Amino acid sequence: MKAKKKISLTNNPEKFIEGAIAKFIKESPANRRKLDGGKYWDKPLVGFASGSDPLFKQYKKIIGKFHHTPLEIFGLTFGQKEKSQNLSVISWVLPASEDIRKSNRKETKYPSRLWAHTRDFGEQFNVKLRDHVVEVLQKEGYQAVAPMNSPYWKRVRSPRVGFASSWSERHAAYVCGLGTFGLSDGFITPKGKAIRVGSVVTNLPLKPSAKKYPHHQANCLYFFNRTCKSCAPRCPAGAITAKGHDKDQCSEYSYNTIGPAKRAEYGVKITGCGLCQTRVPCESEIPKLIQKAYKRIAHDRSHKE
Ligand code: B12
Repeated sequence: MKAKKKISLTNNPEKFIEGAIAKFIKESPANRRKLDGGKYWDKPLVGFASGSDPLFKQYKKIIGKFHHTPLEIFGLTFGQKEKSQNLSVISWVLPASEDIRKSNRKETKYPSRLWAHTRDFGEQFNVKLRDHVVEVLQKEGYQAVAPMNSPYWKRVRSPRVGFASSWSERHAAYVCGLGTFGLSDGFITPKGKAIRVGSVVTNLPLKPSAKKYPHHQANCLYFFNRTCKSCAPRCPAGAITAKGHDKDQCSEYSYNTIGPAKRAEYGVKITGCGLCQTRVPCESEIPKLIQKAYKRIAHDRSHKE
């Protein structure tokens, strides 16, 4: 029998990175819940993009001039000139465990205790994961920065797009082919929308992942055929309508209604909400009807070629 070749950064950098992320999720004690020892996050989705992908420059228009390109955040961090085509972006999606999602499905006004713990301690794990990926790359002799863990990352309140920041994890994930946006603004991936996202910019060359979706709202059933608006009645703040997501209403309710009511009781510094991310057809997958359409398109294409 042929011996299995060990995956290394040299022979398969994409698999190597994917493996390092999956291993950390599986083994890190920080992915264990303080409440009951369960895990915050299931197996991840991982994608890659070139630092020179034209979308990063388009984000200057779509989001605002304040949104960093990979080249800018790399330059700010390392003070050196690189070519954008020598940079790669690694993005991952952390799907919330089933019991966390289930607990939030039952809620109608406030997030469940488990959801709030996941928002607080699950994101603390995500912060560690970003640092871990940077360390793995540095050990192999590459430079890397996690934009969200960087002192250069800042929240921005833009007159045009409202709440935003200098690095949007979902927009990075979109370039890496991991999903698309929904009516609620939520990012919908093959593992659904009850997720958190992270990313790292590095000078390790990586093969960009395929961009599988036809446009930036393709995985949302509302934009697919207008048959779904399930996230709207889930929102206890009334922040989601056919016009989209009112970030001010969402933020006001999360921070000023849920926060004071639940932070102390749950023992967290931040609660999140996420009712719009659970008990909806995109909670843990791309809605089935859209999956079928993608299969049909792939089938038709393979018969034409
Ligand atoms: C500020 C912020 C908020 C604000 C504003 C959210 C927002 N829509 O931007 C408030 C306080 C309201 C908020 C709420 C929540 N948040 Co929040 N938040 C952030 C933060 C820190 C920055 C977001 C940012 O920079 N946005 C940039 C703006 C421009 O994004 P946008 O307005 O959504 O973008 C729209 C346009 O760009 C548009 N668009 C128009 N034309 C085009 C063309 C193209 C090609 C593309 C790609 C897009 C595009 O598409 C988007 C959707 O409409 C991120 C962490 C991070 N650094 O990314 C987390 C983040 C977005 N939040 C997250 C979560 C989980 C939540 C909550 C569910 C709370 C919770 N944890 O329980 C809620 C609800 C989220 C929702 N429905 O969007 C997750 C997202 C998970 C997901 N499935 O989408 C993130 C990514 C955190 C993380 N690390 O995972 N959040």
